[in-house]
Amino acid sequence: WLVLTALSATSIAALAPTALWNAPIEPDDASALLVIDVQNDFLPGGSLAVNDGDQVVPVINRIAESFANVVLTQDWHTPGHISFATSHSGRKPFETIDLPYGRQVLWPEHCVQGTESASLSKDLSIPHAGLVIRKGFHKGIDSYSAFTEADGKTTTGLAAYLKAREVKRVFLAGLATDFCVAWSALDARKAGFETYVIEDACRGIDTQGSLAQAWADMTKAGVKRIQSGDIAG
Ligand code: VGL
Ligand code: ZN
Repeated sequence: WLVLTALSATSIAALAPTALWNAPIEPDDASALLVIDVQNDFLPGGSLAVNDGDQVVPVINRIAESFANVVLTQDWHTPGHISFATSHSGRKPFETIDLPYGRQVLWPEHCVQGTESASLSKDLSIPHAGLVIRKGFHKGIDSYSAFTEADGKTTTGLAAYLKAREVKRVFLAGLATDFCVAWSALDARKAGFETYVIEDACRGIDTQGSLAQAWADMTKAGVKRIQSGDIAG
């Protein structure tokens, strides 16, 4: 065991190329952390509270210190937004309807522009974040994705912003894994970014099998599933 203890983690990895140990990921200037929708309505006590949603906050605060580029997103709906069940007579939250742009899950009213419920968590501590991008602000179009609205064509400008800043790799954290995180990750791939979802820095809603479906879709699209511990501190 003396010999074994003398071996560094690096040399053990060299002896075992089948990955007993992966080198930590070092975020560089071409890397950006996208912190998705860490807003009061998605946290305990909010109208669309994600189970254990608050547990992502300390994890995100810690990993954000490793990133020079951080973008925060905010779900930002009009009153009477098309994604609200209350905007469709006889409909209840978590039912789905078909809209001109595709299938839409109906939600409790949430993240209405300018309300305290739409504010970012006061416990989020990322003073160096360079951009807060709002989405879902057109009354008749939802936008889970931070890149492209649900009509599949209206851009938020985020891809152009990241490309202008020479970002090549995006890392996603936040809420909810199976909606805004997953749709943003899939669009990040479509826009040509190397894409990582930090699983333990996210929590899901999981309605009608949505969480398993989201991971299947992300894996198929080449999104890498990692843990916060995989990122160098
Ligand atoms: C979200 C449902 C409705 C999200 C936003 O942030 O994942 N989910 N609006
Ligand atoms: Zn929303």
